[in-house]
Amino acid sequence: MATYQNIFTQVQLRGEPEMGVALPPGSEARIGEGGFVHVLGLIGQAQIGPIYLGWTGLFSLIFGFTAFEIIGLNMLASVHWNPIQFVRLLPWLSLEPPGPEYGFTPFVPLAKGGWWIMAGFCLTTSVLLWWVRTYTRARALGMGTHVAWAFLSAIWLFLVLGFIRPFFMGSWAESVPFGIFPHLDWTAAFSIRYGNLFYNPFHCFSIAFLYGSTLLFAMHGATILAVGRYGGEREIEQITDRGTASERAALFWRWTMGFNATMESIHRWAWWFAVLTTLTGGIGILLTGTVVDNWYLWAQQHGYAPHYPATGVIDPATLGSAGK
Ligand code: 07D
Ligand code: 07D
Repeated sequence: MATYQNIFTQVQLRGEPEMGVALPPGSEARIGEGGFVHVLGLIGQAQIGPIYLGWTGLFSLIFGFTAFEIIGLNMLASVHWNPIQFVRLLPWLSLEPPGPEYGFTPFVPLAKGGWWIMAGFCLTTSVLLWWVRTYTRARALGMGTHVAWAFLSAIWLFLVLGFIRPFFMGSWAESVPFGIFPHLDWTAAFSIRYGNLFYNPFHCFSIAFLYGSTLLFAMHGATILAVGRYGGEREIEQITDRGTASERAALFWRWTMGFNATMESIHRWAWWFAVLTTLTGGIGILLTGTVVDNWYLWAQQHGYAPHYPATGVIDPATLGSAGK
């Protein structure tokens, strides 16, 4: 009988599926009886289901599927309904938002961006309904709502990119196309159009939190795996005993860098870094084009970027029409 269970010595239990705590009356909406999949047990819990669907889950899936269909069918139409070309060209296919001539009006001919608005509406509804689900399910289990607020931070960036900023700019054309490479092209073009996003301090904050998230994730994951041999991921002794896995983990960091997070605070560090990535990012995008037109010029004006030294060469862009 194995004593310790970690990623290398896994014992997969089989019995009645675990149904968890009783749900509040009237909110029973679980689907399936639950079962076991060995392969899943190699990377996590072997039990799969029952899944809680409920109305928000059901409608979220319906709206999400509708958005997916609108995008997919438009892409298929763009290759004249040829399935082979569809598969071959999929990464480059796109459903584009309306052009600048339509401003921010919701009434746009379908083939001129109307489908983009409909897909965006369905996708947004789907994402928001899924958010409600993360909130209400956490409440039903008597949990905190930390997952929901973290998710909302990502939704904030998503809404800034596709709705809030285009609203303030008065143009759907500012928003992101649906498509794998097209959305990358948009990202690169956005940076160039607004004078190099590297000089947007909120892009810097977002990057620092993104990089910080990966660093914290690596440190935390590694620490817990490193004390797995003492049952680090499931110990209860730390409440009363000396020399526990957690105590060793804490001591390791105090030895190596003089400071250690606690078993609780490390999760706050992780939560805040992740949440601040998209929170600061959304602020940076919202300011772009609305408050600041050119981040490089802005940075020069604020001593954030150096002025180019005089070279004697005249920049034709400064000459206006006289230069023609
Ligand atoms: C690993 C969890 C799983 C999620 C996955 C994403 C779809 C889209 C739709 C074909 C970490 C599922 C993807 C359902 C399919 C169609 C129409 C999460 C994990 C696997 N991007 N982006 C990707 C989205 C933006 C940027 C990949 C979404 C901004 C860059 C994937 C959004 C900007 C790069 C993707 C969004 C931007 C990517 C991998 C929404 C600035 C890459 C994502 C809703 C932030 C990378 C080819 C991943 C890549 C990549 C999805 C928004 C920049 C297709 C859904 C507009 C520079 N993005 N992205 O693993 O390989 O996320 O692109 O806002 O290099 Mg993007
Ligand atoms: C997109 C949040 C929305 C997602 C949601 C998920 C579904 C799918 C699927 C069930 C990701 C919904 C999911 C619907 C369901 C299934 C399967 C989060 C999203 C709600 N940048 N850049 C960032 C770097 C440059 C640019 C952030 C690095 C260039 C633009 C991040 C570099 C140019 C934007 C970041 C670099 C440029 C960003 C994104 C280096 C291009 C943004 C954070 C080393 C030439 C976004 C303020 C994030 C932002 C953003 C990193 C370079 C453009 C920190 C490391 C200079 C336009 N960049 N970038 O978490 O917030 O995104 O900017 O060069 O909009 Mg950048």
